[in-house]
Amino acid sequence: MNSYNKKDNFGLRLKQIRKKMGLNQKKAADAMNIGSSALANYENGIRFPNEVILKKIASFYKVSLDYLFNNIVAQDSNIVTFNNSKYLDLLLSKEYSLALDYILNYVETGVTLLQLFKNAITPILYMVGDLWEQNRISVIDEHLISEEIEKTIAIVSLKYEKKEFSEKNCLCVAPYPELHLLGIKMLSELLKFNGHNSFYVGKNTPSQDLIKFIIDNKITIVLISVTYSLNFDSAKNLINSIKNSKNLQNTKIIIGGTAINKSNYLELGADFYSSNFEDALQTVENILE
Ligand code: B12
Repeated sequence: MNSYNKKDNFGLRLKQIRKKMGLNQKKAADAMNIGSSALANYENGIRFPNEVILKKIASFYKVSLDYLFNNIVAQDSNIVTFNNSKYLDLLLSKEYSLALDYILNYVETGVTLLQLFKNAITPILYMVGDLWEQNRISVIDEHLISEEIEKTIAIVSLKYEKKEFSEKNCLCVAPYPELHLLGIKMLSELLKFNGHNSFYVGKNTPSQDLIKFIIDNKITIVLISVTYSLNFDSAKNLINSIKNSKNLQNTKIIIGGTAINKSNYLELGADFYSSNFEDALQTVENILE
């Protein structure tokens, strides 16, 4: 427990790149001609590869050694540096005001809100999840970081000028008792940044209150996030209640979150599924066209 150290970032980064390419450990190891247990050890920070293997890894994943070591995040079109490992270290060492300053300095470089959420905040949360899963940080550390990031999302969002609101309204929500709210909260901020009137209602809102809110505020699109697989049925019930309410048949429902995929979203009764922020934003634009 709590055995995290800075070198672990190398392993976390390796794992992240592999997952991004949609490969399991065996497939990636086979393709690089190294043992899958060796790759597992590198990813878990148990062993460190020698120079020859390092070059093999960099060449297979098509990244520089610099990228593997320094966690320099390549942005969409322009290269802006954000050092994930530095930010994670600040959070894990409970240097919260330095961590916030670090993010705010990154904002000053002209990065967009989408880039900030996609390339800085989201990967850090996944890294924290991996460390927790591997029992290398405590539940308390995970909770403290989640709280800190929630606060940071609210603070940085205020730094970005919102466009004029369009008349269409979006509601961002998670089904009871889902506690994973950071993704949907960021999505709501991104919608506001794109000129939509988006409401984020947080956790544990009873369905009946949501229905009344949707009617009273003429909500056209409801965005629902499901992370914990056990909340699947609750999402289904919420969608049913919306679709079966008088006058809400035309309300469009977009669903996402890690419990949802292309194959199961229709079973929930949702109209659309998106797997990431950009796609979700595009889906909203398509609906409103
Ligand atoms: C932070 C966190 C928490 C925090 C949440 C704090 C908060 N305010 O949100 C707290 C501490 C509360 C928490 C609690 C729990 N957690 Co937790 N948590 C995480 C962690 C580390 C990060 C989640 C996160 O915010 N990710 C970042 C966001 C941006 O990513 P995202 O949600 O996937 O969003 C992206 C897409 O999915 C999409 N998207 C998301 N929502 C939507 C919505 C729409 C409409 C669209 C279109 C797209 C979309 O866009 C985003 C950008 O790409 C993950 C680790 C991980 N790998 O995800 C575990 C994780 C999700 N947690 C997990 C678990 C098990 C739990 C608990 C059950 C633990 C426990 N035993 O109590 C509880 C859940 C209780 C509950 N009822 O929900 C598991 C889930 C496993 C599973 N198969 O379901 C994970 C994966 C950890 C793990 N490795 O096992 N957790």
